[in-house]
Amino acid sequence: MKIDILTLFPEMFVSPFNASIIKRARERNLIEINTINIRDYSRNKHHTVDDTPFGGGAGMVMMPEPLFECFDHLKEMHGGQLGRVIMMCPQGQPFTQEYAKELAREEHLVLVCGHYEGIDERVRENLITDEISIGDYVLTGGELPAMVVVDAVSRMIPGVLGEAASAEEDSFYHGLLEYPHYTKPREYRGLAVPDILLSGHHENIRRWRRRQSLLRTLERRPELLKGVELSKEDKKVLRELLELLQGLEL
Ligand code: 4FV
Repeated sequence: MKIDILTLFPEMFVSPFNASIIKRARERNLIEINTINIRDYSRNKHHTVDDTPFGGGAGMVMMPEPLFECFDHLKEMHGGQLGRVIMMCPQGQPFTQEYAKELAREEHLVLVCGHYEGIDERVRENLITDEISIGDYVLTGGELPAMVVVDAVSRMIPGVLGEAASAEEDSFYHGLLEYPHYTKPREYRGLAVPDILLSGHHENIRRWRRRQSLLRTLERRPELLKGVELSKEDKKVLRELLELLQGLEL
């Protein structure tokens, strides 16, 4: 996958993409990430990329020209056609694992990072295919959200996670929260690992882990259960858990 990131601060992406899994995926050409400085496409003598909002109001707005010029160049480099063009903004679609899986099927992504109060609306109307929000809070820029999207999408690309780790068991991959994990030592400061995990009985371990995922999801994010394909076994477990919870003097 090829990812072009349009930003006023390309330096922000250096270290996050030069470590661990993303670095290895780039070295293995599973993903190619380019940062493009929007300011390089500003045609005015001071290379400004923002200006005061028409209609007044505080703050500055990113101008359409540098972005349209940048897109013209990108289109030239991509045979005139661009794939998904994603603008990071608080007004966007909430970013989810499903969205990450969907984007991971694309050959080419363009991510646009806003700053200041935002970007001139003509950019959104004419150049953007997707608007994504990573959460209901306001950041100083779209760079951190772009890094979040690149990280989550990259994990969904076959081969990026390598054999050891599988995305299949992730939280949200099947819609449930992940079960608890334990590793050595068996006992630490008197804190023991659940015996079932030391039993070597894979079927019992699988059932215990599913039950833990159902319990955690019921406790912390019950709304997620609506989107999960529940087996007969799951429904039996949830009924038991609900009876347990109902029995409690809450
Ligand atoms: C944001 C978010 C976000 C808003 C104004 C950048 C900032 C500035 N992006 N999810 N939350 N963006 O706060 O994606 O342009």
